[in-house]
Amino acid sequence: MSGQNKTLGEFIIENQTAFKYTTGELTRLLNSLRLAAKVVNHEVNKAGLVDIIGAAGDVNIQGEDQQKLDVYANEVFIQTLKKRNIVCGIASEEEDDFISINSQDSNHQNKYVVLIDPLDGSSNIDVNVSVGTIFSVYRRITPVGSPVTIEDFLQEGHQQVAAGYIVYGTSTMLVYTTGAGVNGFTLNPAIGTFYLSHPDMSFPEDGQIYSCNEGNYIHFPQGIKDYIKYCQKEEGDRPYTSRYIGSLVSDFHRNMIKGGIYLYPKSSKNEKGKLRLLYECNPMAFLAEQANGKASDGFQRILDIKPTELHERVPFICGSKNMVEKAEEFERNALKK
Ligand code: P6P
Repeated sequence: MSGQNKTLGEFIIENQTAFKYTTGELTRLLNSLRLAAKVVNHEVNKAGLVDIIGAAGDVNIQGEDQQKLDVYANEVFIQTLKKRNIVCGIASEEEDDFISINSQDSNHQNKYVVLIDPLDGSSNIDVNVSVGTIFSVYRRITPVGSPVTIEDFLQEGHQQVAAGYIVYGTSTMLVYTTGAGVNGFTLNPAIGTFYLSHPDMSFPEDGQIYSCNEGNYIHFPQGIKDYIKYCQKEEGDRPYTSRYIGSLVSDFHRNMIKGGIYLYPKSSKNEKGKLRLLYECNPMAFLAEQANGKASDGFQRILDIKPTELHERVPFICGSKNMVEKAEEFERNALKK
């Protein structure tokens, strides 16, 4: 890593004028996410060495065993955001309800709400497979000066002012957008600094990789079954390669670099799909569109879905534009049969 590469801190400052709202708060918010990412990364990287792995014994609202690292990551991001006195509210996969940050913001002047999946793919921790943090930022819509409400969190994804992820993989990267493209930063662990390593990230329009849990194939809607058979057919540039890590940020990240499509459709096991709209699908869809990709539920743009509940799930298809559009075509055609 050349020292000449721009650091994340320098990049945020240089681009803050591009934020249409900024009074420096979004800059401070992004910097606090950067700090939290480094703290969590330190623990994730040594998870195999200390007794931090293993279910914390609790079960979160999703009905999933909470791994201690889940709980830890959740606490780090929430406390870091609270201490910086920047946001008026936080929602997390690990919290049943949203958290109103009133302590220091006694007159409710903070403008932003943050939604996070603090450690997505946590079931991979025990087998040393990469996991990630996903974040989504909105400007509150209820009047500044009043307590934050659920409406501030149930905004359509196209209202996001920033979104990104940290992938704790062979290297730790922070990838984010504020609506002016997608940029990736790699952590130099020796000095604890993120450096710009992937400027202007963009999905190739086409790709030859499809990512889905084919173990659910028999439960998929017919259109998705037809699309998967299309991916596997010997024709033209097919069969495609099947790659599925079981960690959304990792599958998304690889597909954005190499070209590909990620699918988590609804099924008879998950009537609405598995992924959560607010803190998984919306931030990844914002990133995808900013990187010339596409994200839908098979029929409509993810960023146009009006949320009704904090932890609601949606079917999710995301990646290279031409691949997503082909999958959508199979879904539409199946309905005509
Ligand atoms: P399955 C992890 O729990 C996650 O939310 C995503 O990161 C991942 O892509 C998906 O669920 C894996 O789900 O059912 O294939 O194990």
